[in-house]
Amino acid sequence: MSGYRGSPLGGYDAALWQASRYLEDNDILFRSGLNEDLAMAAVWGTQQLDFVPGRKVDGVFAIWYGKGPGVDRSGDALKHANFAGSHPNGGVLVVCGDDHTGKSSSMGHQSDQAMIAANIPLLYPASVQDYLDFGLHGFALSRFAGTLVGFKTVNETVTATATVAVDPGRVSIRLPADAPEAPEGVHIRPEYDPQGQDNRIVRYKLPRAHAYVRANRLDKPVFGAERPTRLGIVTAGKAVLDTLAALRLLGIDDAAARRLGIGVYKVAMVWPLEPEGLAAFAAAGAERLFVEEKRPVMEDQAKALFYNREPRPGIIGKRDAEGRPLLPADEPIEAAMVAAAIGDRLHLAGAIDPRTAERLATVRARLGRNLPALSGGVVRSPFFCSGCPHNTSTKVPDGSVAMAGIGCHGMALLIPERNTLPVPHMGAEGVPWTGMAPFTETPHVFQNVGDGTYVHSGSLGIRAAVQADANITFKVLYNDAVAMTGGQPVEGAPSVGTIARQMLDEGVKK
Ligand SMILES: Cc1ncc(C[n+]2csc(CCOP(=O)(O)OP(=O)(O)O)c2C)c(N)n1
Ligand code: SF4
Repeated sequence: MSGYRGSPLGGYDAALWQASRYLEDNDILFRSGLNEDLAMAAVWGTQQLDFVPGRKVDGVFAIWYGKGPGVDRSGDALKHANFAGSHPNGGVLVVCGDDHTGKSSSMGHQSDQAMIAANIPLLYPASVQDYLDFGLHGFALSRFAGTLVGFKTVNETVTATATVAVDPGRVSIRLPADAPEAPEGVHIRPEYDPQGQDNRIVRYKLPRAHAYVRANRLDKPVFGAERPTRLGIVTAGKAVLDTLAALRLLGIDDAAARRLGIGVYKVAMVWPLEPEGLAAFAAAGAERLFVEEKRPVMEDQAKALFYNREPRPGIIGKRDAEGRPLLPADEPIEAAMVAAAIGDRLHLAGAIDPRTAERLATVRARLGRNLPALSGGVVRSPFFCSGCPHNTSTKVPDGSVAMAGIGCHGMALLIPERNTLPVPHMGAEGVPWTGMAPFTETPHVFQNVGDGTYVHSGSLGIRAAVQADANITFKVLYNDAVAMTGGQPVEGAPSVGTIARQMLDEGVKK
């Protein structure tokens, strides 16, 4: 297991260190990465076991983890590893930590598109139980399809607590007999063969992922009519919980849903969407409502899958059939929003009874009440802990400008007199200035960089500033911790002297 910390997976490494005795007892090696993409390269190495003689184990199955921006910075590594493929006795889960609203990140993020770009099948668990079940399926799927397997986690489910069944026999894995076989197999191979890799992904590996999902019934109806005649709701992950809560808000229980011709189809693998189960789910005339948080992933695929089918089903989600906005693509969704969308569809179809209509009116009045204050309202601004060294070290001389870096010290941004500009992505600290400096009369800036960030990737930014001959003063804010994510030790624990020597060797001047 390897990866790099960041919300909502900020505490994962600390939990693994705490459980180190169990990991050792079970032959699990956890090594925190220097950063996400290098951690991914190490995980890729676990699948290359047969490339050199003398392997000590049959195979290694591996977990990589990182928050969304870490997924993004690892794009090249993920693509290379995925196109190369998994080991026949291995398998890789790519655990993506998504903070859809950016409540604990420099920006909101969603990893689905990065997984699609890397052609990595993506599972999206909806509950703590799903984490265990989909986790086991994920390894088996990775081994069967020969790909890495993405595993999307979001704040609401990954930091949740639940009572779960842990019986290892709970998940029984069926390997499909109807999956296409590549003549040379689908697993990792040492030869350089970009065209062959591309062929294997498109012709064999992704169809094998579909076959696996079908054989194990990972996508399935979970509520109401199994074959809805009026409204087939398709959803995944956290949005499954929002949808079920929405139906409760409308007073529609399982029996009522069946009576009304409503059903909920829970998708496990959001990309590539398995078409046969989805086609069989709703009757030809039923409208399919896609409930997804943030940008549509399944809805767009369904439109492409069903466009040429006769009769073509109505597909709605981000917009209704008339093109009017229905569910937001840019804000978090909540149960009341979904309830309003479902209620409106029933109303339009003339299928709403007075009791449900009354509940719909109540729901409408509640819209937005549970969402965090996105704008306006009372805001409690965070501030440094008392005694925090960043509180003094982020001060700037009157009239000068500073640029923030990612980390606890980034709170300087929130203090107007620190005259501090917003953060770049982690590791680019100081580099935007090299692009700005030639075009401004401002002669100089200060740049804050945490010691954790310096080791993760920030030292390269300083090298770029030296190479650009930029007039910039870096403050490497040494607090001997990766504080913002929970106070983890900095990888390699470089001393102040080590960092100073490295910088002098890079050509930094005093
Ligand atoms: C690519 C990427 N990975 C992980 C994170 C999550 N993250 C935000 S702040 C931070 C820690 C920064 O630590 P450090 O630079 O030492 O600053 P400190 O919090 O100690 O002030 C991390 C890992 C991120 N924002 N981007
Ligand atoms: S957690 Fe540490 S680095 Fe962050 S504000 Fe508090 S003292 Fe400062």
